Order: sequence, then structure tokens, then C-alpha cells
Amino acid sequence: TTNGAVAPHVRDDELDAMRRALHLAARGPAVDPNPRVGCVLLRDGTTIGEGWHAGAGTAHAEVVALADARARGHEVRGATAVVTLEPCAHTGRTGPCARALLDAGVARVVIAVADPNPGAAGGADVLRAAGVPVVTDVLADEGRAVLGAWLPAVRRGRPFVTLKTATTLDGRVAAADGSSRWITSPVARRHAHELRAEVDAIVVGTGTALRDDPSLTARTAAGDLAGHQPLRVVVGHRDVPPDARLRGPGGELVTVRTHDPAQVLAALEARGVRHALVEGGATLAAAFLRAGLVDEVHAYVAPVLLGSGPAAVADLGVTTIADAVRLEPVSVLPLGPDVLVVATPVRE
Ligand code: AOF
Ligand code: ZN
Repeated sequence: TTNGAVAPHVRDDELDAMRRALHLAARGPAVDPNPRVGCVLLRDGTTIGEGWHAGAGTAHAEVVALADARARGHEVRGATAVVTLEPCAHTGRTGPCARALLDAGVARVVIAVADPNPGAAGGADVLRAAGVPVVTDVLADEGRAVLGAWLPAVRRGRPFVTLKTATTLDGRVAAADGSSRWITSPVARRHAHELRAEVDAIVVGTGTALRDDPSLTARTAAGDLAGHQPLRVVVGHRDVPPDARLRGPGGELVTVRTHDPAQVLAALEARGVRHALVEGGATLAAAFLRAGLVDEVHAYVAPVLLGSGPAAVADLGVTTIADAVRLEPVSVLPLGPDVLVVATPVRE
């Protein structure tokens, strides 16, 4: 169900448990090839075990919750498992959770979001085939929210792409002489660094890498490296010089020698990237937009006018207004003197 409507046949204690499971899921790493998943085991309305998935290579939420219940000395047979993501049916880095729940004697399963991963999905069917009632789509909106970019990325079979721009009011990223520090305010730049800390990879073209000598790190207000450092991906055929800032402390430097956005995303997908942030330059931004491979635009706009100088996006092949790339606004956020406009390209 959508728009907050509650699926039928869900008990109030199960809804509460799902809220708890969502809360637990959010303890998992926000940036990881694997989803954030939480699980609560209920017996006669009380929680007997709970767990969350702590990232790729570690035990799944259901397995953690089962172990928790046993460690607390509870009998799991007959319990209800409340899980934020459909229990997996595959043997990946860990065993199939649907099987683990069946083996433990779980008598009912409540799920927020179906697993879109074709390799892992099918757990609900496995459980039903074994005679266990399964309720799906419980607090599905909240479930999707906690999954973030993971869900659309896995659905699409490629990383979710956010295009970030930082421009003057007249859409320019630099003055005619190339100087660009600083168009947006410290508040907006702070916000952009928080965005960097939430993605798996930052992508720029070699032109930008050579001209701007960016470090592409996620930094704190004090200028230190934030905990998580995204991959630093440079797209194109030119080499990053040995003394470039990109080779300094920060995320791993990855060079992708192609100009084809689909190939760039395939290379990132192979590295487990779920959320990629395309930061420029204009040519790379246009290539991703032309390929229909931008899922979301984050446009930081400063109340500054330049009147000349390069734009954030190069030629899109649009020569008449009817062909303009129109975006659906998602949100508008004031950031000090600047604003952040988040919008998604409209797909026909
Ligand atoms: C679950 N419970 O807690 C998670 C699930 O490589 P693996 O074995 O960790 O499998 C990863 C896939 O399993 C992931 O892409 C997603 O489809 C599912 N994640 N499933 O039942 C969990 N994290
Ligand atoms: Zn699993």
C-alpha cells in the first residue's frame, strides 16, 4: 500500500514491532552494497529477539534476531517475525533467511518491502509454500525510506545517480577567467559535504579533475576527513597527475576510461556502488542527462550573478523550448543565503 495506508490483517503490536524494526534497520551502515534491514521477533505481543544487518559480509537481520532470542533463552517456535525487507531465499555471503525462519518454527511473517534483488527475492513465496502466513507492504513507505538509494539501484540494476551542481543565479559555475571559489556559501558547502558522506562514489570527468584539482573527499566543518570516504571516480582518457589532490588522503581513486555513462555505471555497479554523485563538469553532466541516467538533481544556487562564464550543464541537444529537460521538484531548502533545489527528471 502507498500513502501511509495500512495493510489489512496487521495487528497493532505487529505495527509497533515494525516501527521498532525500522528503527533498528537505521543502525546499519547508510553506505553499503547491502540494504539496511531490521527484524523483531514477537511472541504473544512481546519482543523476544531483535536484530539488524550491519553490512555486507555480516549476518542478516533475521539471523541476528533468532540468535538474540535464543541468547535470551526464548523459544522461537510459534513466534512472529517482523522484518523490514522480505527475507532472502538465496545463499549469498550468508544462508537463506526464509529457511532459517522456517527451521526455527516461526509461525507468521510480517514484511515492509519486497526484495527487488532477483538473486535473493522469493522468501515470501518460500514461507507461504511452507504454510506460514505472510503479510507484506506493512509500513512500506517507511521501509522504502530506510532503504534509500539501495532500492532504486537494485531495481534498476545500476547505481542511483545524483547530479550535483553549484551555480550562480544565472547558472554559471565559474567566472570567465575560470575562478570559482567560492560561489556558494559555507552553509551550502557544508550540506554538500554531508551529501558526499552519504554516497558510495563521487564521479567527475578528467577535465574537471585536471582543471580544478579537487580532492573529492567528505570533510567535517573543521576540514577533517569525515568517517566514510566515497570512491573517487575519474571518467575519461586523460591521466590524473601524480601530485593531484585526488591522490591524497581520501577514498580510493578509480579511473574509468570511457565517456559512456552506462559503462561508467556498469563499472561502479561491479564495485557494489549503490549511490553515485556526479559532480561535473558540464560535459559529464550533459552526457548523463542525455543518456537518461540521472535520477535526481541537487542544484545549489547562490544569489550571485556573473553574466558570463561556463554553465553547469553542457549542450543537451535542446534547441527549442518544447524539448527542454523538465524536472519534477522534490524539495527546496534554504541554506544560508543559498537554496538547494532537489528535483527528478521526468521520465516518459
Ligand atoms: C535478508 N535480511 O538482513 C538482508 C538481506 O550477500 P548477502 O548474502 O549478504 O546477500 C545480500 C542480499 O540479501 C541483498 O542484496 C538483499 O537482496 C538481501 N539482504 N536479506 O533477508 C537481511 N540484508
Ligand atoms: Zn537473508
